[in-house]
This record gives sequence, structure tokens and C-alpha cells, in this order.
Amino acid sequence: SSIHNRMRAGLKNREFRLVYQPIVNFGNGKVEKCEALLRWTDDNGNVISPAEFIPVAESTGLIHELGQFVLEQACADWNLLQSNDIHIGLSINRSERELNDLNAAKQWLECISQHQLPADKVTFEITESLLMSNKQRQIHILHYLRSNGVKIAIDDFGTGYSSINYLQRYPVDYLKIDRSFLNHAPGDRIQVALTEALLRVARALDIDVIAEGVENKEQWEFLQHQKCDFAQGYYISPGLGIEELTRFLKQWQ
Ligand code: G
Ligand code: G
Ligand code: NA
Repeated sequence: SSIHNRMRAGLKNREFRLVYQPIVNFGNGKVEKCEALLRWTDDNGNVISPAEFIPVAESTGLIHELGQFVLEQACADWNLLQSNDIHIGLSINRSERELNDLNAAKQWLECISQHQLPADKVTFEITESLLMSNKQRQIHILHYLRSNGVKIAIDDFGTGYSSINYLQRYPVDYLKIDRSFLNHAPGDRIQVALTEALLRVARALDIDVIAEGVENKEQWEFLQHQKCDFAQGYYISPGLGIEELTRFLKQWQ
């Protein structure tokens, strides 16, 4: 059957789950938040990558149900962490298509408040392609979310479409530099120069920078030296199931 029908059945059959990847604040060395990443293992045991199923869900509209599942699961997991005396924020991916509907955004805020989760503990990550054109409705919804305390991150920055110029028009708290931007840093002169330039622009705009795909000590030390704000990547940890995450966070530092 089509991937869409398999996804719909999979949602009912609880084939989807979340893993959480820690994000470390360079300033104090603490894990300040975790990014929720959706995982799908179908009933035959095949692991399907979000890179494959998210675009399908976006085009068929199932992304709205998937997104609702992700938010509710993440809120429930946040409460589990709280009860383990772990107090961190959550970063949750939203597709551009999910940002079309103000009512959906209202429901997200309701879901967050029903779970007693302070809004400022939640960051919504939107991919940079949203920056491409001036999409008034989406910008309005981002403002609405942000005026209710939620943080906004631009994801995958540097992968192609972005214009630094658009940044100043968007209500944005964080910029996530795509891993392809610094996969050869600090050895690659051009990548070093681009990273420095981006960090300076972000600082001027009062936007915090999260480096993605930090895989080794050299990258970590380079970014720390550059006064990058946050790091995420395999050097710290891959995505972890909620129980593994709880153990990881109890041992961190
Ligand atoms: O975790 P992985 O690298 O396989 O993720 C691939 C892509 O899927 C990433 O760009 C990530 O942002 C996206 N993704 C992961 N989880 C979600 C989700 O819950 N919702 C949306 N819209 N995208 C997600
Ligand atoms: O686009 P987004 O940042 O949402 O996607 C995160 C994806 O990147 C996840 O699929 C995650 O598994 C993957 N990822 C996270 N850390 C690293 C890393 O250090 N190196 C590589 N190659 N991939 C990573
Ligand atoms: Na993301």
C-alpha cells in the first residue's frame, strides 16, 4: 500500500516514536534543551527515515496529525522529565505547511498549557525555506506564537535558499547552522570564514546560534572559541529514547 496509508495505520498502531537529541549551551556547559526527532519503524520492522516520510505527509496533509502526535508526546515526555527533577526545554519541528493555519497554532498553545509546560520552554523549528519569500500568513502565525512566549528557530540555515537579509524580517530567536556548513571546519578556511560571518550577523540581530552536526572535539573547540551559543551533534549525543535521555541527563556534568 502507499506510504500515506501505511503512515495512517502506523499512527494508530503506535509505530511512531520520538527520540531526543541534547543541545548544549556553550556558556555554562549545560544541556538546555533537546530536539524531538520523529522515528518510524513499520510493522515489518523497517526503519523509514523522516527525510522520506515527512515530505509525503506534507503533500497529503497527514503532517497535521503527525505534528499533533509529536507535540502531545513531547509534552507528556517533558512531564516525565520534570518528575525526574530534570528541567530542560524542548525543540519541536514544524513543517512550513503546518504554519498555514492559525487555529492549529492556537491548538498547539492549548496543548502546551494543558500540560503545564511554560511556553518559553518550547522552541518551534522551521526550515529556512520559509525565509525564501515573504509569506505574510506564516509570518503572522510566527508572531502570534512568539507573542505567547514560544521561541522560534530557523532550521538547516545555510543549505541553499536562505538570504541573510530575510532574517531581519522574521521573528526569530535561534538560527541553527546546518551541519554541511561546518562539516570541514576548522580545517577549511572558507567554512571558518562563513561561520564567523554568520555568527556576527546573528549577534547583531540578537539571534542565538545553534551549531548542528558537531561530531568531534576540533569542531566543538572551534565553535566554543568563536563564541557560538549552542551545539548539537553526535559529539554530545545522538537522539535518545526518553529513558536513555533521562539516564544521560542525570550523568551529564
Ligand atoms: O532525524 P533525522 O536526521 O532523520 O531527520 C531528518 C529530517 O526530518 C530533519 O530535517 C528533521 O528536522 C525532520 N524531522 C524530524 N522529526 C520531525 C518532526 O517531528 N516534524 C517535522 N516536520 N520534521 C521532522
Ligand atoms: O534537520 P534537522 O537538524 O532537524 O535534522 C537533524 C538530523 O541530523 C537528525 O536526523 C539527526 O539524526 C542528524 N544528526 C544529528 N547530529 C548529527 C551529527 O553530529 N552528524 C550527522 N551526520 N548527523 C546528525
Ligand atoms: Na530540526
